[in-house]
Formats: sequence, structure tokens, C-alpha cells
Amino acid sequence: MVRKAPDSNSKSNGLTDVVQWDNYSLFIHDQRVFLHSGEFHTFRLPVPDLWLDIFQKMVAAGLNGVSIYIHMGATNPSRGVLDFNDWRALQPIFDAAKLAGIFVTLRPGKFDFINAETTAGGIAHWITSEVAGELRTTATDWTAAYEPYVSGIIDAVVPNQVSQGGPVLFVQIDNEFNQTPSHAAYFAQLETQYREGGVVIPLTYNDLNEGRNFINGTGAVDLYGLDSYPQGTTSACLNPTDWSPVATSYHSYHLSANPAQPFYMPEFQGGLFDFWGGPGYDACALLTEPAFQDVFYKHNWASNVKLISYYMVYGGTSWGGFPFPVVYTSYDYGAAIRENRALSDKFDELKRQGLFLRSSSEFRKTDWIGDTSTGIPGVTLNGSAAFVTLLKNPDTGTQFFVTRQADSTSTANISFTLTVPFSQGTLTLPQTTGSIALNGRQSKLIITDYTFGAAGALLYTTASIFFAGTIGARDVLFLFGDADQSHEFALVLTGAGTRSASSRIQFTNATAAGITTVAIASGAAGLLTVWESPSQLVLFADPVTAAMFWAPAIKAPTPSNDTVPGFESFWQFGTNETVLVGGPYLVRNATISNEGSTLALRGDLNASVSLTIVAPLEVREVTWNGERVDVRAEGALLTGWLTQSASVREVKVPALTEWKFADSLPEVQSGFDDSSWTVANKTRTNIEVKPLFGDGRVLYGCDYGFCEGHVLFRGHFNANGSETAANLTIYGGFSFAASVFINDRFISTVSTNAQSASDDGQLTSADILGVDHVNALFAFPDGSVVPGRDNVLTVVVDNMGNEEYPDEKSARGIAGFELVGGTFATWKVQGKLGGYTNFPDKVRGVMNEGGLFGEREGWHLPGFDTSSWTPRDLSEGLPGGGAGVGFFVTMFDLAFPRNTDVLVSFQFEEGNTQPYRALLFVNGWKFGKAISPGILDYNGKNTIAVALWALDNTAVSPSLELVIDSVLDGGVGPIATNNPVWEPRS
Ligand code: IPT
Repeated sequence: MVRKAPDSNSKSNGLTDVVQWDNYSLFIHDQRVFLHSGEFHTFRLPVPDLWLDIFQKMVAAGLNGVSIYIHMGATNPSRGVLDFNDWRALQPIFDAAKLAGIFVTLRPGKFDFINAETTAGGIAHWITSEVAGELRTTATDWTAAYEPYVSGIIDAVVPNQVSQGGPVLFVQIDNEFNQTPSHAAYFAQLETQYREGGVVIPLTYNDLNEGRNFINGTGAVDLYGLDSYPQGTTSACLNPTDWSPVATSYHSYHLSANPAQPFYMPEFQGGLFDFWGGPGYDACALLTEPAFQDVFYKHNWASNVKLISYYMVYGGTSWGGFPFPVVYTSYDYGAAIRENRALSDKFDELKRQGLFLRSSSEFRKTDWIGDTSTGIPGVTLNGSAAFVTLLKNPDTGTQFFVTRQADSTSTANISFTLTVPFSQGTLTLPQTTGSIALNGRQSKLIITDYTFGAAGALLYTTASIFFAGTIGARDVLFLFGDADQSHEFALVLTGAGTRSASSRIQFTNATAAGITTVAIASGAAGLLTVWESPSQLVLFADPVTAAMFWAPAIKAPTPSNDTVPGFESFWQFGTNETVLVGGPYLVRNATISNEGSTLALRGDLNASVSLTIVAPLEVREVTWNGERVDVRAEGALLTGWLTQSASVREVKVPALTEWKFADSLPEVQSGFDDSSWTVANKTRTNIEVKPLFGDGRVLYGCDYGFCEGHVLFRGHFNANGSETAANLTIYGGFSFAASVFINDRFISTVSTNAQSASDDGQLTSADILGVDHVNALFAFPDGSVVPGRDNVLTVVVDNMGNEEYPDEKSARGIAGFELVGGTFATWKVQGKLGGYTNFPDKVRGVMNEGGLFGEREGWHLPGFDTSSWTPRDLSEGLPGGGAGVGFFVTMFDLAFPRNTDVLVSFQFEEGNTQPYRALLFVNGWKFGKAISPGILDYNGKNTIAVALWALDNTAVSPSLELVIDSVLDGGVGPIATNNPVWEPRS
């Protein structure tokens, strides 16, 4: 069923002919593919059992690829230490991908080399301090620093390459770098390491826009692609309905840059990150709404793109120390799958496009013939407000007219007609329904000479194709179009069958023999069976109804000679068999057994729904998640009802009460003993900003092993009585804060304000870098300094993460210090317990803990005994209402029914303007808003800790609740938790 003869003789490859390409598209095992991929970062969902959930959802949208950054900083916490355990493991990614049937582009980066709004762009923090040479060059200390990590990646990749029956298709070796001589030499060095290590699949690269880097010359990669974020980045979510026009340069750029390769976009805007103080992720989802996907994604198709990955399809959570300073914990990205793993309306649009691409083999090889601006030979467009690009398959003659508004941002409703050549002469479209409509920001493919299934011949269509293929003995064509527009298509109706009796559908015999023209009048909503016979089924629906359908791949019960070993679950390689299933929230997979009579479906329900199935005619029995469903044949369809289990109504979450409290800033109490702390006495640093003033001592946490989270500094001085203030320059990154105390007295908190940087409606890199530090004079209150003995200035700094390229070696800590009227003797520094070489929590890893006292003690971990702590509600804030840091801990039980997937979030009060900052720990993980099973134990005890940092002497009253976003009957299966409990710490 799936192995086919090669259809091109002039292909190129990496080092294996299992993966090849020509100027049109990629080939895997000699078959053309449209690589339709989405980005997902497993480090942003540190629960390995949930990776299959995301992969299944992506495949259900018709995608066949996933692009994954691996985070060097998390897996290589210190020099020579590689930790590919727990959620950092790669094998479970590959296993889940193979099970779901999705090809992997691995992007291990290592430097800024992933960017991804993560600290130091993914470069391990220890490198930012320990490496003197320029990063991402051939500097020897940099090379020595990165090579072990790349070796670890190579070892994991080699046995999982597509050439070995694994899912790994490409390795992208660095991220968006320009080809200066030193960068190019570094690329060449990297490539040598991958090749010598046994990586034979193509090495790829993502250029920053149309940069022409690494196509030819030193360091050139096998397969080149360009990234594009046409709606902009940084602060575009502030104005979500302001569209940028589509980029008209793509096609000509590809032709001039790498015409011998297929057009590859390794990253195309799938959403956008939000920033501290930003409008929230719903705005980013609106910026990249379904209409955006419709117009911009199809414009990529019109540019003849045949490999694409949307950044992000699932964003997830930048928990712990992962964010770079601009972004907060949620990395929802306004993506098609939201942070809590819910499917959005963007997912529906992705699926409408994904199933079309999966269905349309003729679309995998197309010549770009022309567009409205160049003119298209033989084609006349009547309607100046429209814009058309013609792509044509040179072998089959199939034509794809990609239509949109001439002004791609226009919201006007327009209509047009098209006169086109096709197999039977010339044709004006539409024939009977007047004109083709575009409702505002809309794009449509008008298609001629398209085939489907074994014998389906579609002469043309102005309606969109949702699905085309064979189901059992029938050729099935499922079209859709807006209910307030009219649509028309013409095809050969085969077999002895029945036409729809709907008054909205008009059948006419076309002039050419055997062809029937079908006109769908506006007002046709819901699902219509246009034509059914034993050999053919034609369906039409409005777009929302169409998106209620799923087309799960039916894995062959036993691998046959036709399937490619290892690819049993992969559409096009293991199986071309499917069914259509309408109604459920999600269909994860389907099998057919009992000699074809039983269809077993697995998936999720968010409500009780009616079920509509198109299956082979032999199917008589249907099960849903293992339970029999009553179905009856209604014409060509099987219909039934799926009842959501009553147990979902039992799902409740408790209010968070019975908090216990302990002070977490003993450092500002008299007599605090910091003798175990590190003496900060270095006078050299590799960090970019050198000490600005003081006495040459370096007071950056990372130079002492404390690169993540809060770091505390204590400056001792023997007072002579004339000390009046400390002058400090403190670096923490965009939106950081730092509190300064003299002995046990609070002086003040300084911070940089995200909002002020963006009040012009824009947030530029200058805004961000300009607000990464504060210089201030911290005046000592009267009587706070005691002459003749040791006095201590304590500085609590929040490290917001390191910058991305080229500023990864970011200063975080105190860059300048001066004691007005005296001199500092010793400086002490303390961050996470053990620093990056000796941190105790190897499971959650180096990114989890910072240096607050409670974190050092492990108060955030489950199992820590708080029985001696004071009962105090979180809403009461800190005792005394003063500045400081306190820990609040509570526990609660959950008992969710099995086979439910509960999407839950923690919510602090909306629009908080109170002067506090808080860290939320869920079962020991420094986590943000949306919480997944695996982090929460859905059937057991859970521990929540909040580190509350009151920024000044104002009482604060935080509130925190656990809320259920939705309850799904189903889910991916059992989710293991791995939340190590507290153990005594030294
Ligand atoms: C592109 C990066 O490659 C990616 O890692 C991520 O940071 C993305 O931007 C924005 O979310 S770079 C491009 C926008 C300049």
C-alpha cells in the first residue's frame, strides 16, 4: 500500500538515501512528503508520559512532524556532567514519537543556539561564567565546553535516525546564525562532530529571515530553511488585530537562494510569546487566530513551501530558571494547543489544513506558475480585490489556485471569478453560482483536475477539501465551505447511488460526458451527504462542522511487506487506512479488528456528543475507550451517541486553606551565621560587564556557582560610625527586583518596570536591555549602623535569567558597590544549595531551585514537615506587614477518577498590583500557572509552597486558588509522577 517507485532521479541527501530531496520536496523511503510540523519543547512539559499526549494531538491535526529544541543548560548543568535522565531523557521522546507516528526534527542547539526565550538562549549557565572565549566560534575553550554535550546528543540520536527505523529525520545544528568566517568555521567543526559520530540524516539550519546564510561555502548545511514571523515578535500581542501584510518575497527568494532544494521553513509564526506586563496569551492567540493561519499559512503554500514547522504548536511552561528575562513562566504562546493542553479554535484550523495536505499527494510536487502580479498564462481573474497564485503538478496537471485578498490585511467581503485552463479546455469558475467569495481575512484553494481514492476524479472545486481518500471500498471526498457563501464543484459520480435531496444542493449534468456539477447554495450548514454509492461518498459541511471530524490512521494489524519497518504508525509509511469520526473532543487512535467488523476508537470527551462515523462498510460494531457503543447505519454513515462518564462530575478541587508559615529571610536577623557561605573574592570574570566600581571584587552569583533564581549577597564592614549609605549597581535582567537591608532594617527595594518600557505600545530590545539593572543609593536609617562591630548589608537579588545572543554572559548580581563613609570588608554570596556542581535535587534539576533560605532548606519539597510552623493564611501576607520573604505551605488530596484528564490551573488574583512577588512550588517544582498531571498527583497528596516576597513595608494580601479549566473523559493513559520528597540537607 505504501512503498512506491521513486519518481525523481536527481535527488540529494545527507549521508543516507532514506532521506532525500529534489527541488520540489523531501522524500522519505523514496516517497514524496509534505513535512507538516509543529514545535514543542519537552523541557517545557517535564512529564514524559504527557509527550505522547501532545504528539497524538499533533498527529490528529494531520501533522507528520515535530520540531524539538533540547536545552543544553538543563542537561549539562556543570562542566563534564551530562544528565539525560528523567524529563531530560531523549529516548522517551523518540519512543512516543514513533508510537504516535510523527517525524522528529531535533534541534539540540547549544548556544543561543536555541534562543526560544530561554535563559542564555539555551547555553549552559556554567559556560557563561567559565568560558573566556567567544561563544559559537572555534575558540578552544568554547569547543571543549560544548563537545561533550553534542556527543551526548549524537549517542542518543544515532540509533533513532529514520535510516535505522527511528523517528529522527533532521538534526538542526545551531539556531539562526550568520555566516561570518568564525561562525562558518564553527559550523563546519560542529558538522564534522555529528558526521564522525554517525549521524547520517540531513543536518539542517534555520536562517533568520532571508539571510542567505549557510547555503553555500564553509559550514553549509545539507538542507537550508528560513524562519519567518510576519506578525512580528516581542510586543506584537499588544495590537492583536493589526495585521502585517503577507511577505511577497518568499517565492523569489527561494528561487534565488536555494532553487535545487525544496522550500523549507523551519519556524513559521504559530503564535507569539508574551512579556512581563504584557496583554496575556489570549491576545497572542488572537494575533495568530484561525484567520491568520488561513491567510498566512496558505500564502506559504502559494510560495511553494513544502516543509514547514509552526513555532509553537504547544508552548508549555518556562518553569524554574528557564525563562529569559523578558518572559514569564507561561509559554502558552497563544498556540493551537494551549498551555493546559486544551485544543483551541486554532487547532481546528490546523486540522482543516493538515488533513487536506495529508490527503493531497498531488500537492507534494508543484511548479510555481505565476501569480496576479506576474500574470498567469491563460488565466483571467475578474475581481481586482483578489490575488491568485497558481501551483501546478507537472505530472498530473492538477492545479491549485491559492486565492486571497490583494490587500492581505483587508477585512472587506469580496468576490471574484476565475477563467482557467484545465484538462478539458477552459473553464470559468464558478459555472452556476455567480462568484467565489472571500469573507475578509480569508484564503481559499480553488483546485482543478484533482484525484481522490482509487478512482475519484474531481474536475474542479471552489469548496475546500477537508479530506480525500479511500475508506474501505469507497472513495471519499469531504468538502467544506462557509455557510454564508455558495460553492461549486464538478466530479464524476460513480456507482449506483443517491443524490442529496437538500434544497440547497443543485445537480447539473456538465457539458462533458459523465461529469456532474454540484452547486451548494449559501445557507448550507451542518453535514450534508451530497452523494453516496457503494463506491463513492461525497460529503459537504460548514467549516466548524468539518472540524468536528477526525481521521485517525488505522495501524495495520500486522505489518505487511508494504509497510516500512518501524513506521507502522506513520501515515503514508505504515498505513493509508483511516476512518472519519465526528463528534468527540479528540480521537487519539483507531484500530479495526474481527475481520474488519469492529472499530475500536480511543479519545477524549468534554461532553456527551452524537457520533458520526464513515468506516468501511464491513464495520458493524464500534467501541469507544473499550466500551461498546450502539451504532446504527444511517445511509452511508454510522451514527450513535457517546455519553460522558458520570464520574467527571465528581471531579473537584479543594480550596487552598490551612497554610503554615515560616520566615524565609533569617539573613536579616541579627546573629545570622553566614560562615558556610562562599566568600566572594574573585577579581576576574568572563561575564561581559566587568565590575563597574568598588574594589575589583566580582559579585556575580554565577561566578560562584549560583546562576539560577534568587541570590543573596552579604557585605560585611566594621563600622566606624560615619557610614551613611551604600551605592550599588545591581543587575537582574528585565523586570527584576532587589531588596536591600542594613543589619535587620529594611532600606528599600528597587526594580525595573516592564510596563514603563512598553508604554509607547512597543517593546524593543533597547527597552529590554536598558532595564536590566539599577543604580541607587541605599541610605542607612538612623541608628541602623552600630559602630565598632560587624555590620552587614544584605542584598536579595532576583535573577530573571540571562539574555539571549549575543549577551548570554549576562551580569547578574552586584556590578558596583561603594560604602559611603567606609569600606566593605568581606562579601559573602549564597544561591541555590550546592551551586551548579552540587545541587541536591537531581531529578528536578539545576533549573529548579534558587537561593532563598526556604529553597536551600527544601521547604518547597513534598514531605517537608511543617508541623512546627505557625498557621497563617496566605491572604494575611507577612507578619508585621513589612518587607521580607516568607514561605507558606499547604497540602491537599486529590482523588480524580481514572481515565479522566483534568486541565487545572493555579491562579493568583487577577491584575495584581500589590507590592509583592511570589514563587509557586507545586510538589517541589517551581511552576507557573497551568499544572499537568505528573506534576500534580491526581490521586494522592499534593504540596503547594509559596515563597512570598513582600517588596516594601506595605501589607499584602495574596490569594491563590486551584481551578479546573476542563474535565475530559479519556486522556492519554496513566501518568507517572516523579516528585522526590524532602530529605535532610546539609
Ligand atoms: C526565533 C527563534 O529561533 C526561536 O527560538 C524563538 O526565539 C522565536 O524566534 C521567537 O519566539 S528568532 C526570530 C524571531 C528572530
